[in-house]
Amino acid sequence: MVRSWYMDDSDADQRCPHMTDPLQPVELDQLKKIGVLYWRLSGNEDDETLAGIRKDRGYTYDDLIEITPEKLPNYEQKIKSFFEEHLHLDEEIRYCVGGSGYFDVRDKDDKWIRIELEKGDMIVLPAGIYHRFTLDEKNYIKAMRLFVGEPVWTPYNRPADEKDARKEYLKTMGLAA
Ligand code: KMT
Ligand code: NI
Repeated sequence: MVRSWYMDDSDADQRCPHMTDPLQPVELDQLKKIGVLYWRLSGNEDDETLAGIRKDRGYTYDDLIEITPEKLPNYEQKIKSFFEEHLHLDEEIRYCVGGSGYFDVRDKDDKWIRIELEKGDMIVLPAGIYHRFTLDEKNYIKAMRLFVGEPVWTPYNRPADEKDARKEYLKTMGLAA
């Protein structure tokens, strides 16, 4: 099952788990309420359930991203920008096929929830949700990126409240001001 928890506010390394003591776990239905979808798959690139999800949700594009200094051009800069709080105008869809990492998302009260992604975990972050990504202490992830049509990876760093995707997101989640 996906492991997800509220983050502590220590300024230790972003790659540390940042769990509180006692732990405040976050369940799948809490993630669903903020529009985050999750599946537990095999971790194989040709997973059968994945094929079904792709068909249902219209994910026509895929590629693989491997986050290592050798394989990711501009590694340091990318790592930094992944961890800047941002949103996208489209879903962010990631399927972990190796290694691990953390996606952090804001809950309805603007608190950080950390979601662990390990081999076999697939996650969809809705358009307009504020989030960020970091490697964990093992420093390696390989993930499939999916998209509907031609991919656009542009991040809009917070504040990006004027974006339609943000307004739509708040409205859909029943959070509109
Ligand atoms: C992103 O856009 O934040 C990423 O692609 C992060 C790495 S994919 C696990
Ligand atoms: Ni993103």
